[in-house]
Amino acid sequence: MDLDGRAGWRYAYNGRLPGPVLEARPGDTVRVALTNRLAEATNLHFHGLHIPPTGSGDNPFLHIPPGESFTYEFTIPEQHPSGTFWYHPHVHGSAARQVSLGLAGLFVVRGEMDEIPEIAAASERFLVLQDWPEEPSPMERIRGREGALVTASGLRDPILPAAQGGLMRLRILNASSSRFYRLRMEDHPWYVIATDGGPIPEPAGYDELLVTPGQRVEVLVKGDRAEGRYRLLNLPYDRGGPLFRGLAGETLATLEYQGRAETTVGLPTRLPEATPLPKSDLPRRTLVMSEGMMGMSFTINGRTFDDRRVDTRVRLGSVEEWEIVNRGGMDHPFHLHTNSFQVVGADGVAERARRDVVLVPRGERRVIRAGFFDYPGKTVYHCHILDHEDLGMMGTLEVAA
Ligand SMILES: [Cu+2]
Repeated sequence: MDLDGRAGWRYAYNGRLPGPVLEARPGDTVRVALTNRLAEATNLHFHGLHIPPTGSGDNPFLHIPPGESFTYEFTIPEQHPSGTFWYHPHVHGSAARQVSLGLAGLFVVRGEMDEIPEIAAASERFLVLQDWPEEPSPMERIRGREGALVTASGLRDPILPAAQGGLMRLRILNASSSRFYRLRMEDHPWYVIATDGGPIPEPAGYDELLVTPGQRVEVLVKGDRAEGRYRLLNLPYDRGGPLFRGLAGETLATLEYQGRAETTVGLPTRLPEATPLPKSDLPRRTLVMSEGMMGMSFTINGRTFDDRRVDTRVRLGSVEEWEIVNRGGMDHPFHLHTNSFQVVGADGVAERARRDVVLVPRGERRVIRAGFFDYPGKTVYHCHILDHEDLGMMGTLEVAA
């Protein structure tokens, strides 16, 4: 690919950066044939989908060797929320490298959300945010590799055409291995309609959005400003650790008004919120994320990842609260496979949003409420700074009847 004027090689799905957008509806059976033409093992993780973590489903323990093929096959449950999910490799030890070389794509589940009249009338755009790191030094690996060049859906500063009086719907994915994005659109507030795990109860306005690796956010942008161009900026954010450069805001994309919408569209008032989780009566579990030995070991509850061990056992059908504690010097975005969760505030009230990645800033803690429904089997949770995951900040979870 052309890397800002320089030729460079990358990994790609079907020769495309990012990979093709896969779309399905609740009830659909999905088959994805993966042929590995790399010189190393790879696999697929269907990030955020509520599907079996075993067999040919979202199985992070499968390794597809070079030259071999494997067909992933699963059914999207009838009650699955509509939303923005994604796929990427999940081979322990190689995840950061493979993802940052370009292996990532959106997996969109269309459903109730897409039938809301205002949302159906909006113009839809995908923004897959990727950066392009060089081979990292040991220090860059500890911090989590970042590249200076950032692209939005494979393009440097693409135009987002907007209509006066219309609505734009952006599905934003942070597909970078480590880089955080703090997003602001000049003169245009964000109206969030969905987080990782699907719609929230009603649109919520923000000036800025912090999107960590692995997270998705769906927003509406109102086309109600003067004709012209407005920059989508990525503002500096210090996530801790060495090498913070405090770069000035960079432009990721540019909104440009082009014409007028046929009819003026306002914001929707109600959204098809994902079902809130009931309170848990089980004791709270604690997971401590830390960085030991000068940053050379990344642990959860003092242990680095071992796929032969079971770290956490939960009962199928149960709801649990987990306290995620960050004792490290860097921020860590915590990701749980298979089941989404709600973040519980200091007042004990759960946020009306479903997520599968929650940022736990350095020195802080977050409580999540997760339901372990439908699928027995073994899966994982980990830091979504993929270098940290590769360095061991991952644990195994077994769900059993
Ligand atoms: Cu981390």
